[in-house]
Parts: sequence; structure tokens; C-alpha cells
Amino acid sequence: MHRAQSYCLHGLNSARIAKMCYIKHMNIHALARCTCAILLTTGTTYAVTLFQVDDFSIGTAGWVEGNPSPNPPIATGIGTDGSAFLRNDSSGGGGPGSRMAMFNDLQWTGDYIESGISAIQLEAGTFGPDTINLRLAFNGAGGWFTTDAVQIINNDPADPQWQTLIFSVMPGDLTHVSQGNGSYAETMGNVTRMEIYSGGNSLSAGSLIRGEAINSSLLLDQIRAIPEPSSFALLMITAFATLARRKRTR
Ligand SMILES: [Ca+2]
Repeated sequence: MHRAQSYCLHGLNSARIAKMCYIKHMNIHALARCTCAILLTTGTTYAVTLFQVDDFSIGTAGWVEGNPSPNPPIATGIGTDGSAFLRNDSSGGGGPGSRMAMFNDLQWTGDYIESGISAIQLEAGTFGPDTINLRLAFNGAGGWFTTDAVQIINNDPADPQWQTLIFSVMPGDLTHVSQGNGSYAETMGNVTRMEIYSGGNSLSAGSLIRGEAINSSLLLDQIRAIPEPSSFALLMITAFATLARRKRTR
């Protein structure tokens, strides 16, 4: 199956909206999805879409720390896909830039349930030295919901040791942390902020889950919205069946 690699970035530019769409190896379905995303995002509303990818080939894709920071997320280096990856450093201790946390209020907002997104897949690595307890979190009317943590450990400062991780965002796999009434549907049906952060067992959340104060660097690439494995398998079967029918009719 030809996998579309598309990347749409929608960013606010002072008083007006700037929209960019960078597309690699695009097929018709990817073009349709991207066009649809642009149409849906006219104005200040953004819509997450199944199979969307942040590949950081043209920048940070709207991932920010919010407050002024000496070490904000940057697009740099060569990632697993041959283009830049996203790097976010935290210094530990206290003050600006001490905590490992960043968020996105643009292309990762919207309706995950209607879009059929059941997991976020990403490539992750670290130059250390501190261990990262990597989590994703989502905010909406129902409050903050977070995934479990995956430990990202660096055993070799010269090698970020990239690995592919999949974080389920299905109801039984997200935990209500704070704010709202704890309704999964109210948050995941209209996500207003997605966060990627290092969080241990003690989580405190205001407008942002604060993240752990650690001395570390988090590397990310190919952040991708994916369906349930069973749905994906069904898509594959349908695609092969369609292909087989076309061959028979020739
Ligand atoms: Ca990349």
C-alpha cells in the first residue's frame, strides 16, 4: 500500500492566518485530506485529521513552550526520515526552560473521535542525561486527559537511540488528570490543546501540565495520527480488494 506522507501546517500570523501545506509523495487521497483540512481550517478553527504527520521538514509545526524560554523546541538535525526532527531541551532546577513540556494549539486540535484517531505514533529519542517519562496529554471541555508514561533512557550520549512508540488515545487508555467533569467525549471530541511532556506519577495541571524539571533533551519525529490496528487492517484489505478488481477488469 502506498502510504501518503503529507504534512499540513496551519499557523496564525498576527492578524491573519497563514496556511502552508508541504506534501511529499502525495497521492490523490492525501491531496483530498489536505484540501479538506485547509477548507475546514479556514478562520481560526483547526481540525486534526487521520494520518496527518508532523515531520518537521519545514519547521517546528506549531510546537511551543508558551512562556519565554531559553531552550524552546527547534527543528534541527536529520531525523529518521531524512529531514529535520524536533528537539526540546529542559535544564532542570527552576526558572524558564527548566521543565520538559511543550504544546500545540493548531493542527492537533479538533475531534479525535469523529476523525477515527485511536493512537498517536511517533519516533522518539534523547541525548539524556536524565530519563524522560514521556506522556501525551489532551485538554478540552472535559478537562485534561493523559496517556501512561513511557521511559526514554539514554545509554549513549552520541546516539539518540530512536524508537517508534504508539500512544493509544482510546477511552480506557487515557486518565483524567484535572479540570472539567472528566468526560472523555467532551475532551477528545473537541481537543483545544495537545501536550507532550515528561511526567512521573505526580501530575499537576493548570492551563498546561507543568512537566518534570529534568536536565534532558527530547527528540521527536514523524508524529502521526493513526486508526485502530483493526481499522487499518480493514483499509489495507479494502485497498487490495479494489486493486485486484481493477486488474481482473482489464
Ligand atoms: Ca523529520
